[in-house]
Amino acid sequence: MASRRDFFRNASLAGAAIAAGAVSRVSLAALPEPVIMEKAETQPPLVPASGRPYNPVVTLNGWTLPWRMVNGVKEFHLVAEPVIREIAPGMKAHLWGYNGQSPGPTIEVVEGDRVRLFVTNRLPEHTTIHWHGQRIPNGMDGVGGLNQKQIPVGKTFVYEFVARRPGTFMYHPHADEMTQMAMGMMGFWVTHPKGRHPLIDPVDRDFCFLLNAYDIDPGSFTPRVNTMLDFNLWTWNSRAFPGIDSLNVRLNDKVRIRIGNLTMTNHPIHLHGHEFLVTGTDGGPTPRSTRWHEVTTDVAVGQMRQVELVADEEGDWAFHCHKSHHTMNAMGHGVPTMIGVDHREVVKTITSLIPEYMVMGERGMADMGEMEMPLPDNTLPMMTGTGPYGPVEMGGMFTVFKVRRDQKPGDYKDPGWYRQPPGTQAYEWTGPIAEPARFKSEGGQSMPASGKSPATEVRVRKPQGHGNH
Ligand SMILES: [Cu+2]
Repeated sequence: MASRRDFFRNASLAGAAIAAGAVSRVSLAALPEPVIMEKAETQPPLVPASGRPYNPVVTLNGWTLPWRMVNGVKEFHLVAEPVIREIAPGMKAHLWGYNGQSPGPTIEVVEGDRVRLFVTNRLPEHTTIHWHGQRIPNGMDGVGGLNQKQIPVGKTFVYEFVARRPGTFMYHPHADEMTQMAMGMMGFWVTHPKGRHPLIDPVDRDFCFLLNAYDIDPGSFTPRVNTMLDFNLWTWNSRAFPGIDSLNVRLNDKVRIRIGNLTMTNHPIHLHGHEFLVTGTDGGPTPRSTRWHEVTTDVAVGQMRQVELVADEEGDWAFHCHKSHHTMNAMGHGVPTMIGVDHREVVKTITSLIPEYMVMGERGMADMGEMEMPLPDNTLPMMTGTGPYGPVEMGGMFTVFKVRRDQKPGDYKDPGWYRQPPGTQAYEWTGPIAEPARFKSEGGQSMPASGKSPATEVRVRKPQGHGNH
């Protein structure tokens, strides 16, 4: 029988900074101990200590959930609960998530693994989990009312199936979805191939993250859950730049990046300085004949994409959503910025009105104490992101792909800013400026300019009687 000791050994071998939660150990004695994450920093890959071997992923500003093996079954324990997520230094959000964070931990398994997932509901309403994209028995698909009864508050349900096909997947509730996903309930799932796969190449680094979005009024903490399109925080794994960690790789590493979209709109994800191949979609690895090089790939709502490249250009390369409103934080959305807003009084008010926030203290988060701390004076530069040459003027879905010659294999530490070799950086022209020359035949060779244009009179009439319908 697998013991708690095995479980913690797995966890500690991985070197992940994890702590056991304060959920009652008596009532859950037969379940795997739920592992709770308290940090929003990218955790090192969880090298599998049991089960079939695989090359683990690194979740951007996230982590992989440890498991225990019970008679050949991989057992995981997800706890749906209110969490406090730091969106970026200087801003925290009151979200719902799993095991201490939003998104929840990444689940990593191997093709053919039998998986048992215990899901405990510590939310104020019922929930379920849908295993987005997987081949599973119908009764495990997690659509509340259709495939199963909702998981009532305080109850634990068990999902069990075989991870049949390798690929990139997601999980999220299929119960009061609008609310629960707007509150941050989602997670990533990777099924690694069993042995060599003809369409899945081994890589040196394998990153993953979810695209998500929130509508949180400046000065408040809880997302508006009925927003359909006008979100003001565009995030990767519930982090906004400069809170999103950089992707740090070694020169000439083969790199895979897996992206899942659980927002309400599409995101053209763009990488500078390299071309990549889309090697996987919702349905798994793509046939090689269908792959072509791109620098931007659109990830539509509910989709997963995995891209691969050889990182053969040294430098700090921007990596971002190409919708310019999505690389802006709240200040870019017609609302007052939250920068410099003193949250302390707000927290006092919220906790006096909603005493459930005290529950989070029981989970070992020093949340309330932290909230009482004064905000750092340099909140503004943090929210715009400062690079080696000044403000990056980005927020939201933006980070940096850092390629370094001296990055050690398997080392994911941030190497700092790139120093361009002399003579390889744009510079200011200080010589004389020539008068602009104009083409003689403006309008093109086939349509020479007529030399005169008729005067046009435009009369603007104001619409009348148009109120707000
Ligand atoms: Cu976008």
